[in-house]
Amino acid sequence: MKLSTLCFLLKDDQILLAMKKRGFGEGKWNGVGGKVNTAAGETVEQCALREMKEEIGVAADEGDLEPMGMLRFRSIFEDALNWDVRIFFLHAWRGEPRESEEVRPQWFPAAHLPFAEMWPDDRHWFPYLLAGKRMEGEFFFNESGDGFIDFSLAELH
Ligand code: 6OG
Repeated sequence: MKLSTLCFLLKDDQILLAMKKRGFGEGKWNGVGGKVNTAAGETVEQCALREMKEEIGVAADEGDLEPMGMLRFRSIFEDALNWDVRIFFLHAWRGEPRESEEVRPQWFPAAHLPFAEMWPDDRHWFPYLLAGKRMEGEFFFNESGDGFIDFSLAELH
């Protein structure tokens, strides 16, 4: 199991997504983020800010991160699909998001996200985020890794 972060920049009624250009999730739009360096004692908040800087060249402060919940992805078939993902909104930052070797960032109207080019779980949990609700969810991958056997999702109070 890998602990990771996903962070979504918000501007008016737009959300920043990043097209993954290589590696895990290549060809999909997702938030900005990645693995927490737990061996080095990194916190999830530090990871979220480091990934933001590395992937889209934007600097921010921990106080500008809003924790929005946690998603667990589980697969008994493929080890690489096991993740605990902490989700954040980012409301303020310094610099303009720019493309890197890893991702190409783009603003999308919150009402028109490109779900066909996102992970299949995203269409289930994004409505919570868009309503400003913190949530917790668990998704169990099927054998082919392109969908889910089961999932649960609930608002965090
Ligand atoms: P890097 O390998 O780029 O981190 N992740 C998922 N994100 C979504 N939206 N849906 C999924 O459905 C995901 N499975 C993993 C974990 C990849 C990031 O992608 C997340 C990491 O935060 C199954 O460093």
